[in-house]
Amino acid sequence: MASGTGLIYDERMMSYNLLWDFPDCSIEIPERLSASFDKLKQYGLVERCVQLSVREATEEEISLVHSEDYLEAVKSTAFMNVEQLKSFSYKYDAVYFHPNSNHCAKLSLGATLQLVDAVMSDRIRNGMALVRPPGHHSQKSDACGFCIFNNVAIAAEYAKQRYGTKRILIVDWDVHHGQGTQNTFEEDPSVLYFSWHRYEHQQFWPNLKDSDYSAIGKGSGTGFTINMPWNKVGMGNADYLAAFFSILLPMAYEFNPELILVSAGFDSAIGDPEGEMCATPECFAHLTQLLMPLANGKLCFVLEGGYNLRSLSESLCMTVRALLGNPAPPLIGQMQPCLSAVETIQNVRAMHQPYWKFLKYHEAHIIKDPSTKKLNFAIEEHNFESVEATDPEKNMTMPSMEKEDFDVFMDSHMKNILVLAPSERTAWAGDEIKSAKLNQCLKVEAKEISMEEVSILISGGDTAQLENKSLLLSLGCIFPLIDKISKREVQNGIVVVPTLSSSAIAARYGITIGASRVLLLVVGEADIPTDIKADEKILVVYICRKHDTMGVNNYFIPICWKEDNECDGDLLYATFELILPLAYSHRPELVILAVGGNTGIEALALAHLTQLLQLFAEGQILVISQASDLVETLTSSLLGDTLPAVGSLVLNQENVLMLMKLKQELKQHWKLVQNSVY
Ligand code: X5A
Ligand code: ZN
Repeated sequence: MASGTGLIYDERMMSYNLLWDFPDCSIEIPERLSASFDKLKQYGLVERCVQLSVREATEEEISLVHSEDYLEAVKSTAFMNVEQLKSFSYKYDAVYFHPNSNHCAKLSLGATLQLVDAVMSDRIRNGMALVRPPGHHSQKSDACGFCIFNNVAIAAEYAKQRYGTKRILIVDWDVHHGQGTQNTFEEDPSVLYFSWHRYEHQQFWPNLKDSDYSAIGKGSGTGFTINMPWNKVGMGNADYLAAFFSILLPMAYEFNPELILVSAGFDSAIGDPEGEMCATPECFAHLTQLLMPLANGKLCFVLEGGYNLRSLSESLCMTVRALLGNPAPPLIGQMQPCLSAVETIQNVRAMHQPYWKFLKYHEAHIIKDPSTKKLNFAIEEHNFESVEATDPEKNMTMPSMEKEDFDVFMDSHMKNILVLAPSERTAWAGDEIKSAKLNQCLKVEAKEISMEEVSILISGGDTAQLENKSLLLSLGCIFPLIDKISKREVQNGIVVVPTLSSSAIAARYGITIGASRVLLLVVGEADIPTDIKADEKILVVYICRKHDTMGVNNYFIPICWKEDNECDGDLLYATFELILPLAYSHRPELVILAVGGNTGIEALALAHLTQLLQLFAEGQILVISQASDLVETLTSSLLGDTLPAVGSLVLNQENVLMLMKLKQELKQHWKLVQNSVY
């Protein structure tokens, strides 16, 4: 298994700058690279990465996407004076040339290809290329938007040709639409292009109709271009997460890429003068961590935009930290997408419904004109209030903020969220089990637990279950693990127990020793005591194949599958549609995942779930497993190993409809669950 995170940085890419007064381009400065690298050094991240060297891309490589004439034209700029550079630049939209531009553009592309080579040949698992000029706006025969050669688009072609990569996902989280990349692959079903971007109903640069949700690719590439236009500024963490859960992640799982390229622009982060969005730096750790279970961990990040040096560098460091396997700091603040974001999500899903299995049973309506949206809807049938009431004022505090104020804000924000990760990753307790993976973990001694100790954790003094010897033995393993996790001596833990009835007591115990909120996810049969179902500190999601209807409330959410189906696809669907949004809203400080023996769910699907649950509580999770044959796979996931893809992702209509009904019941209380306006 490939390990290590590559980092590419080379000062030579700072050797071009704007030589005349040209406000459109004044923000693309060399310091963007040095500020990012300095911050990486400051956080001690540089020495944790594998440094990769830069090379110049060859003409043949550039020609994978660009025309001969354009290549020659760019070459000629190396010998131009300022007047000539000026008039050459003005032939294009929002780009400037310098005598070193050609050289730097070749280094920028070369750096990107070096990263792809290192990842595809398994020398490293993932990596980040700090490059300039950026690439995603550049076209076959045009420079555009600070971009000269399209680094990421060429990298995708390169991977296809050199490594025979059959499916590549490009995630373009830069705040601008990467129209150059989109155009390159619009007819190519082997490259799935996802971009979100500030759009404001075409009022924002580059003002293209083709950046709207209706542009979905052409010919055999239809359905493989996904555009998410943001029609308001001020989009924040909840909006970005909702986009990932509702669109990108289920698509990505279905597409099953062999390689992911990220057009990593950080102008989508808070404080950026171009984007005017509100996502905080740690949001990018979450977005990164959400992509890491895919493509066997093969992720190449390539810098695009990002013009607030502080925001750029902090967000970039968060991304690199996630790539290195550090758990993301919890997201703070209200988790509710705004109405405009929900409208965009709904439109994208409606547009893509014919092309994606996970949208097959989805009710699709396009909101044609959001400003007069009520005319397009039967308001009697759809309740808008719930969304509208939650539409937070998209205020513009950031753009008007002075640099000093912003730095003060960032200083205190970063101080609040950054904590030291435990030195040990995974602990286990219990009887000896044959598992090579457990040998890599810390063994924790079980302790003796008395009935008295446990009885206070049990509701209504119902101590009858304590007569069960094995329950006390199980808790004797579970409590020390939770202790170690909460003291941050280890990040996570795993234990095998004979029944899952210990899991509710474990959740209670987590609260008594200091967690404000616990997420308890049970997969399989277990008795959930009634008072836990109503406890607002403990969010219980109970996934089983029972037929009986259980009462739903905001803190007890039963997901009951139809008995006789394979559920792997349904589980993943439920994870993105419901479980992750719920968990982000609850903001647990401890996660407990209890897995039964005979769940009908493949170990690999459970491993993916385990990986995704490490997004919360800084990765503090305890896995309680009833089956010893799951231990190897689940421990591997806790250790942060890369995972193979989940096999079949078939969705069962009845299960999907059941989930939709649940969402309706829960969206009022858990706002992040809402991803359509009805
Ligand atoms: C790479 C990038 C932005 C160009 C903006 C022109 N380009 N107004 O962020
Ligand atoms: Zn940008």
